[in-house]
Order: sequence, then C-alpha cells, then structure tokens
Amino acid sequence: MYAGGKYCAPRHCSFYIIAFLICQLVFLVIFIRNDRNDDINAGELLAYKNESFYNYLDWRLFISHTPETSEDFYQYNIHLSNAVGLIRKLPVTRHSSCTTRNPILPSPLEANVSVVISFHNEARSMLLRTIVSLLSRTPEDYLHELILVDDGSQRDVTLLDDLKRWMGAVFGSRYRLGLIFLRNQERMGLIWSRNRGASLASGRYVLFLDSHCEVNEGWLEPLLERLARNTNLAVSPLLDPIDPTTLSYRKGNEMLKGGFDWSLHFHWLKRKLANQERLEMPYQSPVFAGGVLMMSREWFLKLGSFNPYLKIWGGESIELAIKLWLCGGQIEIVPCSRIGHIFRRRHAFDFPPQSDRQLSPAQETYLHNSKIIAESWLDEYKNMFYALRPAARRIPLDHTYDELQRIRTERRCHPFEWYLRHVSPELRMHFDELSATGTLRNEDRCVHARQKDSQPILASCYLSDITQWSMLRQSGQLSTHREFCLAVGFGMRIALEACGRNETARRSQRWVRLGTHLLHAETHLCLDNPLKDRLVMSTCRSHAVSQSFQFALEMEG
Ligand code: LR7
Ligand code: MN
Repeated sequence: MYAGGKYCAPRHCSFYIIAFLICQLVFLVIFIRNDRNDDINAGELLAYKNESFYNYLDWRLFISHTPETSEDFYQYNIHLSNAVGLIRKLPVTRHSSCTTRNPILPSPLEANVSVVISFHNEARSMLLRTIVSLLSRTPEDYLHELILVDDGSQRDVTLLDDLKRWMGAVFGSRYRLGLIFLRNQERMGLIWSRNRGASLASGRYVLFLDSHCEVNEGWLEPLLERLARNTNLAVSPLLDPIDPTTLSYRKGNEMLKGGFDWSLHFHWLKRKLANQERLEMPYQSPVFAGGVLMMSREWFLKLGSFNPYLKIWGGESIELAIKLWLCGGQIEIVPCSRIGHIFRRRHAFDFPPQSDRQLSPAQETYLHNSKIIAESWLDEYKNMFYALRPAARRIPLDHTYDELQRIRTERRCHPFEWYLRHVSPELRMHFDELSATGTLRNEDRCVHARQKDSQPILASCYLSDITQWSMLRQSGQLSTHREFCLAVGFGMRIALEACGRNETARRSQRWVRLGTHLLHAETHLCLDNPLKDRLVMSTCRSHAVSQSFQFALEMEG
C-alpha cells in the first residue's frame, strides 16, 4: 500500500491516511477562506501591479495611527477595513461583453482625468484603499492628477500631511501623476470642497469620488469612450454597493436610472429596455448615479460648477443634472464602468446647527439646498416643491440669482417644462394622475397621519414630517405616498389602510370633492373637524368652516 510517499504496513496506513486527510482539510479551509476574503497584502500587490512604489509603504504602520476606532464614528466596520488590506480582488460585476470588446479610446493627451476626492473624518485604511484602487486600476497615461481635499476633519488632523509625505516618497519624480493636497481649516462641506478641487484641476475631464470607494477593473475606459463622442455629455459609472458591515462587494442594478421626486429627494427609477437594447449599453438618466460623475472640466466650469450657495451636503448633483440637461448637455450611466461605494445607513458627520427649531440641522440643510434648486430651476413648478415641503418657505436664502440667470440667458437654457417633457416624464405623470397634492389644511391645522391603521389627527402645518397627501383623479383615493389611503370603516371610524387596488377594496376609500368639502362616496358624509383636534364624519353642511379642507396644490384638470 502506498501512502504519504512510502509503502507502509497496514497498521500505520490508517494513521497516514487520516493525517493526509486532515492536511487536505486544513488546506481546503485556508483556501476557501482566502477565496472569500480575497484580499491581497502589500507584497502581493507588487506582483499584482508589477510596480515597486507600494514597496515604500508600510501601510500597516500608516493605518496604525488611526485615532478613532469606533464603528459608530465611521458608520462602517473599521476593524474589517483595517484588516482587509490595501487592495483586494473585486468580483467582476460587469457584463462579460464589456471585457471582450476593446474600447475606442482618444489619445491620453486630449483625454486625461483629474480626480477630486473631498473627505471629512474618513478612516485611513478606507481612504487609502480608495486611492490605491484608483492608482492600480487606472491606465497611468489617462490619470492626470489626484486632488485630495481634507474638509476640516476634526479627528486625525495629520492624515493629509502623512499622505503627502507617503505619496511624495512613493511617487518621487518617477510618476507624472499630479498631486494636490488641500485642507480646509474650517469645515466647508463637500460641495464647496469639490468646487475648490475642480477650480485647481488641469485635466481634460474632472471626476468626483467619495472617499470610501473602490474602483473596479477597467472602470475608466468605457467612460472616456463615451465622453470622447460628445463634449456636452456627463457620465456616471454603475455603482456597486459595498456593505458597511461585511464590506462585501456586490453587483449593482443595471435596470435603474437616477431621478428625484417633487420634494427634490433622489430616487432610483426603473428603466425599460428598448427593442434590441442590451443591459450593458450606456443609457440616459435624468440625474447622475448619486454623486459620482465625470465630465469635461471646461464644461463643468462654464455651467458655474456646483451651485456654490448649496451648503455642506446634498442636492448638488441634482442641481448640476438639471442645469446640464436644460442648458444643452446629456447624462448617461455606463454599466461597463463599475465603482464600488459604501452606502452607510446614517450620516457619519454632524450638520452645523441651524436656526429652525422644528427641523433637525440635517433636514434644514437639505431643505435649504432644495429650495435653492427650486428657486433657480423649477420655474412655476416650484409650487409643487413648496406644496410638499411647506417648511421650506420659512428658510431664508442669503443671495441673489444673478449668476444663474446669466448662465440661463447666455446658454439659452430651456425652461423646466422641457425637462418634464423630454428628460423625466415620470415627474410629469403626477399632473395627469393627481387632482391635488401636498398638505391638507383645515383652518390653521393640517391633517396628519403617522402610520398605517392610525387615526389621522390635526397637527401644526409646519411639522417637518407633516403628511403629504395625494388625491388620485381616477379612483378618488386620498393617499400618502401611494401606499396608504384614507378610509372610512366600521362605526364611521376614519383610518389609514393599505390602498386598495380593486373596485371593492377601493369603495371605502373613494372621496369626492365638492368645492372644498371632502365627501365620502359610500356613506355620503363629509370629513369634519368640529372640535379642532379630531376628525369625524358628519352630515355635509355647505358653509361649515370645519368641513372645509384645502390642499396645498391644485392641479389643473
Ligand atoms: O462636510 C462634509 N465634507 C465632506 O468632504 C461631509 C462629507 N464629506 C465627504 C465624505 O467624506 C464623503 O467622501 O463627502 C463625501 C460624501 O459624503 P457621504 O459619503 O457621507 O454621503 P453619501 O454617500 O450619502 O453621499 C452622497 O450624497 C452626497 C450629497 O451631497 C454626494 O452627492 C455624494 O457624492 C453622494 N455619494 C454617492 O452618491 C455615492 C457614490 C459616490 C461614489 C463613488
Ligand atoms: Mn458616500
């Protein structure tokens, strides 16, 4: 019998066989674990990129200076981030045809990119992985420069200097890559910081990236290829989600495009494939895939960059998208280009205190930015926004719109109506389907419904989450976000129910508007607020103020 390289006596044989099997098992476990983690340490990276500059970096030492190690602080698994390595193999998430065809690329002389990354309190390992993924997976000739803006991080104030030293040493004079390191003494927000970065950039294109991303193999080429065909185009890669707890990298959805609602919140919208259209082909999108976008730097500056009056965080990519489309540009999402991003569950930073006591600082900042977008671009449709966000009326804006008006006239930008017609018909649908929308007011109080099955109450119209109602033209349903509808049930009880889809289910949810009265079709009673705090159903009386309800916005019939 033969085992372990020697003939053996049967008595010893079982020992050899068991030992051999255990070895196999251990090997298998190690192999599977490695395969799952799939990270490469700095040594392997050398072989991976066949470059020597990573040699200089004792990156474990570098990240050991991370002063903050709580997960709560970063809103992702910092320990895993430190353990996972400087770079790791990522799954191929794009369609196989993306790798088999050769993109037709312009020369690097006329098509290179400046990457702008603004960060605030980012973990060293995370920022480093973002940078190293860029350096490793971007063709050198096309990567013109990297602009890092430390937006007044309060922890780890030496990170930028350490990075500067390390990257200086690593790159020396050998690499042509330009490096710009900026630090805001005071936190200015990502919008201001990105503008500052872009104003100093010198590449043909500019790309904005979050500081916790990993670009995937071949991410840049498909974007360059599209941009080279049309100077007014701006592109987004397809975003692959990275889980904040497990850091697992998943495939993003190619069937979604970017959009927003009338509150000016970002939403993914389902798209339809045209005949012959394949999943991996670039497709037009009303707004960018979140905040990652690449476009001609000159075109970006001509459009006035990100609106400089937007504060801290939020809305800048929606604003840029609207002005781009209206002023002669287009936006495409390119599924052959993949970038991973950690989608955190909560903000990892505070918003500066604001003036409005009924709104949180985060809400007020976002509302402030949304108001600027509404006032600058939405024309008469801004009423839709105010109907849904009445609190925005109270927010003061401390500037004029001269600069934007200049851009709008100079570039002969379309009115917002054009965007509704040609770019985002989804938004337009609201007008056709709804007869009225927004807050529902009776005298100085508004009808407020907190959750399903709860009885609606009357509350201050200025509550930041005051219920926004939609009156559906066809079915007569009065719904909150199309999920729950106002119904009259047993014992004339008024409550929210799941919106019925068929005729029977809908019967108790059908309302008819008689002037400002809301008549319940089944019971022939009117919605009433006789005691100023509770809604009841009672006999309709034509001049009763307690039965008069006004929507914030009436649609034309
Ligand atoms: O005050 C701040 N200063 C900053 O520099 C607050 C944040 N930041 C940095 C921060 O470190 C991060 O790098 O700005 C970046 C975005 O902030 P996140 O990551 O905390 O928020 P987010 O992921 O929700 O950001 C989304 O919305 C922003 C709205 O202003 C921007 O548009 C972001 O680009 C957008 N991110 C994405 O859509 C993910 C895809 C980006 C990629 C890759
Ligand atoms: Mn982010």
